[in-house]
Amino acid sequence: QTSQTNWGELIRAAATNASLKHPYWPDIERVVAEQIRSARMGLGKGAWQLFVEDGEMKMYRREVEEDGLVVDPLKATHQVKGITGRELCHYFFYPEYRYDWEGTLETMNVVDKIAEDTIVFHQIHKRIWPTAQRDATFWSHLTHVPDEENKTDDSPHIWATINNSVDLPSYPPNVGKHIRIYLTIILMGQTVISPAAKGRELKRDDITCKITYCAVVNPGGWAPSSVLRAVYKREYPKFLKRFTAYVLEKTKNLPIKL
Ligand code: 6CM
Repeated sequence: QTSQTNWGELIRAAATNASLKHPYWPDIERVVAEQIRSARMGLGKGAWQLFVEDGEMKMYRREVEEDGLVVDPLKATHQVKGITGRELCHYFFYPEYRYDWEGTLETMNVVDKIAEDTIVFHQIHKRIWPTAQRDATFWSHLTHVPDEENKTDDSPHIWATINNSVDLPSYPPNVGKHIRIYLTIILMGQTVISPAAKGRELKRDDITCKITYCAVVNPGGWAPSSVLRAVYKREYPKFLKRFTAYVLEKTKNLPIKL
């Protein structure tokens, strides 16, 4: 897929009518297209530094500060045998699983279920000492696009969930004891099927999910850089390992969902 790809068209084709009709849609389409385009670009030209390597999992960051606040973009890649991109994004998107795997969470509220593929959340995260506790309001969108690298008619789509902050009048920022954080996050999964599986029933051993996870989180207010960077260094790898182990466990006895 080249830069010519019309991501907007592909994203619209996968979306439900209820999402397409919602006032958020233009924003969702723009952010989702940007996130998919940049996640697919790999490391590109940016000055990414590898800060965690653990088996197939690699995590890179760029050190960036805005108004004295750490907003380091994170890019992680991973490969997990036995799950599909669709399954990966299913467990990341749907709220009923979130408390099972999200270790930084204190509370999660579904503010609005716009559609089967778009949900608005308010989340309160655990406090990082010595800073104020953080909360976030964001929409989350589940989508899938054809995988042009594996061009056969029946090759599985690339699946992605994108979370992006949104202002909600019902949850104004920074009024109580919580500081509002601003996030843009994508989790993307590409399913690769072993050629050996051709012509026979697919087994979990035949599939590998190539994962890309990118996150930019603005802490919204004062937090010491060294503390934030230390927390991210610990929490991002913990999240990706724990979450993928969770998806493996949940799906191991289920039929494969491509
Ligand atoms: O992407 C992740 N989770 C999603 C669903 O919850 C969502 C959340 C994003 C929030 C990320 C910012 C959290 C940082 C602030 C709290 C840190 C608490 C540290 C806890 C110390 C005990 O997109 C996975 C997010 C993984 C974050 C490291």
